[in-house]
Amino acid sequence: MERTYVMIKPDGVQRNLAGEIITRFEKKGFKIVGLKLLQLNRAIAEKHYAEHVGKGFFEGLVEYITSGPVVAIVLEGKDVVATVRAMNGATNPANAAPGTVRGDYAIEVGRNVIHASDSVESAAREIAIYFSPEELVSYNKAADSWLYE
Ligand code: D4T
Repeated sequence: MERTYVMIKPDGVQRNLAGEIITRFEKKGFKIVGLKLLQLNRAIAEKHYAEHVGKGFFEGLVEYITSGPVVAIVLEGKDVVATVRAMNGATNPANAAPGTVRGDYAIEVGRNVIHASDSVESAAREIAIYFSPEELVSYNKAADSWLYE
C-alpha cells in the first residue's frame, strides 16, 4: 500500500487547524501510520527543502517552517500520494480550488498551511527524514473492507 508524508505547517498548528485537517484525511479513508508534533530546526528544513536551496524564497521558507511546531503525518492508502496533493490544492492558495485545504484555509503561498509529498519517491525520502522505521505502525482496521473491494 502506498504511503505519503504530510506536514501541517506552523500556521496550521497556530490557527488550530490540525484536527480539522487530519479529520479530512481520516474521513476520506486514509490510514494514519505515523503521527507526531515536532519543532523543525534549520538543518531539517534544509534537508526537506533541498531542491529549493538558493532560491529567492528559500530564506523566508526556512524562517516560516521553523517558526513553530508542525504536525508530521504518514498516511497510507491506495493512490494516497496523488490524492492528498489533490485534497490540499494548488501550492499557491490563490489558485487552490474551494474544497481543498489551501482553497478553504489559506491566502498566500508563504502561509499555505500544509505540505504533502509530490511523488512516491519524494514520499520515501521525506518519511525517512521525519520518522524512524519503529515509529511507523502497520495495522489493520475494521473499516478496511468497507473502503477497498
Ligand atoms: P510544499 O512542499 O510546501 O508542499 O509545497 P509544494 O510541494 O506544493 O510546492 P513547492 O515544493 O514548489 O514549494 C515548496 C514551498 O515553498 C513555498 N514557496 C514556493 C514560496 O514561498 N514561494 C514560491 O514562489 C514557491 C514556488 C511554498 C511551498
